[in-house]
Amino acid sequence: MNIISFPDRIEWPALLARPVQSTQQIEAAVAPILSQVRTGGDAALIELAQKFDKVDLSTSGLEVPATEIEAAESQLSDALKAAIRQAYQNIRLFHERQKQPIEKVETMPGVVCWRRSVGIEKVGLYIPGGTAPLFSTVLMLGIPAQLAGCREVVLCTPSNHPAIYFAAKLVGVTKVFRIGGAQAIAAMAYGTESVPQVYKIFGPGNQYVTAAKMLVAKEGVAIDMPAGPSEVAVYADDSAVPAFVAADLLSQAEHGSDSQVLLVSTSKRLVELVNLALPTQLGKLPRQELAAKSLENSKTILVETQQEAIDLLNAYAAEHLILSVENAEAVAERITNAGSIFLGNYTPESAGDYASGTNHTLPTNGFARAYSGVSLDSFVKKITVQHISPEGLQKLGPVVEAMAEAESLDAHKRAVSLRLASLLEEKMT
Ligand code: HSO
Ligand code: ZN
Repeated sequence: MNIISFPDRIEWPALLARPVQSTQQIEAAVAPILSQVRTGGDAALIELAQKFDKVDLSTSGLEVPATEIEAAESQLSDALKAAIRQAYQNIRLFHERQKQPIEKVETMPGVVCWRRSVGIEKVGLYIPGGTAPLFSTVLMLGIPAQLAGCREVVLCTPSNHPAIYFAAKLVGVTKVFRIGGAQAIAAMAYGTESVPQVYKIFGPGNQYVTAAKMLVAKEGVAIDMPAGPSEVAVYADDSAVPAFVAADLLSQAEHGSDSQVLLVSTSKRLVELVNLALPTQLGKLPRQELAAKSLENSKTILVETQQEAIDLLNAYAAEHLILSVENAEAVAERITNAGSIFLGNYTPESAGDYASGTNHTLPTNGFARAYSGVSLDSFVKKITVQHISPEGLQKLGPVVEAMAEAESLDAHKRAVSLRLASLLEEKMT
């Protein structure tokens, strides 16, 4: 990995910049696909699958029948099913605790306000095809959807991997469709004869899928977050095990050639040992070509002090941040920008990717400065409710009247004044 020693703070922005992706060309390719699905519905989906994926959905059907989803279970080993069930339990437990009891707040005597969480009625999940069947993502998105009480959960995926179907059944997905790419996003955004229209779309995907999500978002369909290539930053000192650090960097690098990997350290020794371990471990990986490519664009940055390391990490705002340093928990308290933080030598990112309980759908590309990862909150809306008693309005009314008058909004003032007058009249009679 490229080692940069003690860069000046002025150089940081350039060092930490993610590669810019020109979205214009991709959006131009995606826009006609969206409109084709919008006007053509199911027939357009069948045509596009034939054109891009060379599959004939007219015979297999767009929707995966329940019998096929049921049958997936028998195609998986008992060990894998047990692992998926354990992950399901952990993720469910962690997300379940995100539920908050309704708290009614009396802001003034007789003035009561509260918030209700209501599941988004219809949500769409996208799981890409490709070389890694991301059934873990089905859990990460499906479990909070299930807990939120979303009435309809639609899943689109071009993959027919049995673990994806098995996970879909576990989380209670309502319908699964064999649709991939930008056209899947279009189908869920607009609805077709078979695919229900949803209000929010979640899930990873390639640049076309991401562009499609961004385009439908402009038209009013909510999306989880703007997604970029996956990334990890590791901050390690001499207490870190170099082989573990190398393994963590590679676990991110194997996601794709555009994955971002960053190692930050105050220790030259550690950096050298990690760089020694990398080629050996890389050589053993089936996906070494992808990982090697992503390592080529990755950086090791040596800094003078812990404060500098923390400032640099906050400037980068990593999707995943591994703190393999002494007093990791105290260091984590000083991190203001990161999607998810992993503490100490025995907390690999992989644990969070699959099974510890936290969500793995996280903000990339510096979005961790302002966005959180997916959680139960992502699948609910909060509706505020209030009730004011006659006594409450007598207290609050004059406040509203004064403000409405100052904003020159007389009708607002009157809505209060009329009621106050009627209360006065009632009292007098
Ligand atoms: N690291 C990915 C999630 C994932 N890893 C799925 C393995 N499977 C993005 O957080
Ligand atoms: Zn991963």
